[in-house]
Amino acid sequence: MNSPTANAALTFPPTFKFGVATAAYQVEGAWDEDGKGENIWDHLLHKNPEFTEDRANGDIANDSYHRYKEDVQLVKALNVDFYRFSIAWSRILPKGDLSVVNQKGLDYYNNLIDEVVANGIEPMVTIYHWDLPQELQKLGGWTNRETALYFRDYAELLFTSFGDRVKWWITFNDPQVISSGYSGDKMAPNVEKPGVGDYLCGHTVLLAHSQAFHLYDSTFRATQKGQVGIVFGGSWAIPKTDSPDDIAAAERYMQFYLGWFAHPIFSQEGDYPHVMRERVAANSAREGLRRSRLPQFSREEIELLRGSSDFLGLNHYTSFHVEADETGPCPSLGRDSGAVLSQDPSWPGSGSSWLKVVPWGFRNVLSWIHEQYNGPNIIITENGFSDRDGRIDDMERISYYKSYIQELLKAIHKDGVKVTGYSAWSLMDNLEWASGYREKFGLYQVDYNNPNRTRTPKKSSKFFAEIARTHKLPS
Ligand code: GBH
Repeated sequence: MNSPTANAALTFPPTFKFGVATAAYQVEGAWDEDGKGENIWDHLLHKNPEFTEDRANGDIANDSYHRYKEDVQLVKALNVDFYRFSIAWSRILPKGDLSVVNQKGLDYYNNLIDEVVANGIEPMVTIYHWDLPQELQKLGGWTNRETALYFRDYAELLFTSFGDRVKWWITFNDPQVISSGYSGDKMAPNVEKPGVGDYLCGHTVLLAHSQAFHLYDSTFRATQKGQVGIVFGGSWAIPKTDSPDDIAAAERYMQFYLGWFAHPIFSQEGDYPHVMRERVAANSAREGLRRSRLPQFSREEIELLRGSSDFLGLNHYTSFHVEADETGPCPSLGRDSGAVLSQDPSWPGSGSSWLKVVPWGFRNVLSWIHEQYNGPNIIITENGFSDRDGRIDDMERISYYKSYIQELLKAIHKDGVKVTGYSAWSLMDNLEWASGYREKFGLYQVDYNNPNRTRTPKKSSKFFAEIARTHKLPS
């Protein structure tokens, strides 16, 4: 048990970085304070309070807008190297465009970044974590290609204002989920146009990403010396049976979800995955359409996207069984993919219906990315476990982290996957989007009955702090 090799297998390289993550709408509150504009979540949840399980919204959330100094101390106590948080676009640009620049919004993030840096922590900033200014939604949001240009303007303002201190930038968090806001899947802006709106959205997001990346590259990189990446959600797909059809369907699922966004940026040949272009085009023709519902990139856009990322951020939580079948609304991405998802009843559950504990899926998805995209630099930007009571004595969360981090170590040591960082989701309980405050992912508990939103460390915070301090998983 205590042989040197066993210890090496449980040890992270000295340069490996640990972090912890949040996102603006999930923690900040102060939704209309100091000149902040309305975003798509403010708008949706004010208009349709029943959209969330507990009629919750982010008006106050964890009140991090006023309590950021306390938050930074919580981060510090975890012994982590970086804090991943997002910037609320409409706090800085209330109308989405440059017509109004809100100085108080800039002040808030300047203060937060200064506080993070003063405590010896590196800021990792997500530029967009799902909270589009409502003013841009009025123009169609991400289905409008002009939104890519507004995004570039916004990103430029962030690089200019904060790039002296921020060296880690993430353009987008989980574009698959952003797109699901246009297929009626319980995400803002809740536009129901499956199989069309989601592909349009994804297309604009990809173009926006490449614009921001190249802007950084040409104008900021030489002086600021930071890195710009993008984050994907990546569940692992397991063929439901060993039939060739199910094996093919599981691979198709990977291409339709992760490959949709990763292939244009990280593959050798660029563009959307071949299987995706082919199937959406064939289905579109069958529906009598003149063009594929999946938009086309120009040759130039394909080249601008290829290689446009310094690292691949991965949010990983769970795995699915996949069988070959065509179900779901016509049209829809699900039907186009010809992959139907389920989960094994024997997999341990969590506080979230979709999150089952399948640690070995983590290793497999990492290997898949390593092989598909020729060994990119990977940062795990999210991994974590939910419960519904937010208990302090959260042994299930500890065992989740332990088993998943063990698989991560195997990916690094046995499979040679280039993972250089790991961030837990989340620093503290927060607004879990349409699930409200009931699904709790925090290393710290938040008391929503207390106006101070009191934060209390859970046992998992101590466990994680030890891993970050020692760079070792306890055996
Ligand atoms: C992350 O994405 C987010 O980045 C973060 O903000 C969030 O708090 C965290 O996860 C925890 O959820 O019900 O089968 O249709 C998670 C992506 C997208 C995963 C929606 C679950 C629903 C699957 N999530 N998905 S299903």
